[in-house]
Amino acid sequence: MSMREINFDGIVGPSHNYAGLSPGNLAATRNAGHVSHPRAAALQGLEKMRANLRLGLAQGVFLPQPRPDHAWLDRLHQRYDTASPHLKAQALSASPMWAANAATVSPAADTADGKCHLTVANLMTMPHRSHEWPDTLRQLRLAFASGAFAVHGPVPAPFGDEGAANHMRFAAEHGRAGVEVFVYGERGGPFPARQHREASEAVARAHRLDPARTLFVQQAEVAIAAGAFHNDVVAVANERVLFAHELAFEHRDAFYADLRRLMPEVEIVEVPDARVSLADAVSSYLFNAQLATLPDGGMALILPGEARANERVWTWLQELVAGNGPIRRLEVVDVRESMANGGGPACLRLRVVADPATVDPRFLVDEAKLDRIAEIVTAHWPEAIEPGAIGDPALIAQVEQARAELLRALDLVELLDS
Ligand code: SUG
Repeated sequence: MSMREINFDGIVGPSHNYAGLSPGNLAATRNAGHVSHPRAAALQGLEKMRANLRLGLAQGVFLPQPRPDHAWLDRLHQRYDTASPHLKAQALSASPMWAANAATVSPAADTADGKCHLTVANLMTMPHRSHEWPDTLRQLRLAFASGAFAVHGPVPAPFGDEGAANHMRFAAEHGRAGVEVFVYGERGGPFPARQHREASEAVARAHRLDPARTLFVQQAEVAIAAGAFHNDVVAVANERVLFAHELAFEHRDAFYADLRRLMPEVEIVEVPDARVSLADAVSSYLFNAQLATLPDGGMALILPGEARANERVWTWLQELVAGNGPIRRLEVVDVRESMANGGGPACLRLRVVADPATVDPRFLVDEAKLDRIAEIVTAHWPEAIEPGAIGDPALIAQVEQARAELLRALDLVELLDS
């Protein structure tokens, strides 16, 4: 068994658009009604994956879901063509691209039965995301069909679960037993707290985690109120490192003390509010970086271009890598189409520690496969979507056709009828 961290990125779907569907997600709200560029968005995502491959990281993908989601509309006794514009947008959203919200993952080293456990997220707080899980579950059951994995259905309503975006894992190395931290919200000022503690606890039980090595930590109300609708907007962990904003956690000192008790070698890299405010953290997405261990053992932060564009953030990061800490390298990627909907590099990927040989190879990519996907995206993804166009039958036909072309090219036709 050669355990590695594999990042599964959601391929940006052909219906990517800006409908302002997520209150509390400031970028999405600000960009509501803007013209989107699905082709450019998907190509940006593919370039990010290519950059990760070139860093020596293992890369996988999840596929766009059927949009509009007619199965969901059927359950609402509604047809797409006669739905209200708001319901149309909710049925058409390409939100499954943010794979950090697909599931919560506990690697085999942490679980009582030695399997890697995945629980699909119910995403029930936002209507446009609440219908992602059935197709996500189908993909998880295909990709992780081998006996090395246990894939679970969603936590039931009313307990909101948003998956890995509110989960962090610490371990000396990816393949060794770790400490899992579930971050939930109770209050978010004017905004919803999307992750409920009851859901996190249910996931931890399903995954057969050791209660003595599992923490439940409350996200700071001020962070949610400032636009950190998921914990991964203000914190990221990798192996023995926590990189977090000073105001990320409601009871920060108690959390840090628990973490140090369970993992004395933990390195906490905290960004003081006086240097980078929560507002700067949210607009630059500096914490929504992929913090990754490179093959030489050093760590890199894979950041969105918006982090470099913010002078206070970039100055702080320059000082960070010039120092003697564990984070040695900054890589900047352009994912601005996703960013405009509040999704940075970390939102776009689900981390799974596993032996790649146990994963269905159709979900793993190399440069040649990325070339192939890029050709299909270039040929079939709409170049732009104007807000009013979501009622246009020609656009809907193009969106449906584009996905079908990709599934056929990747030999995943069994997902077609979902
Ligand atoms: O759930 N945006 C997503 C962004 C998810 C980011 N993921 C993580 N932080 N891990 C959300 O708010 C906007 C769609 C729209 O408004 O059209 C949206 O769903």
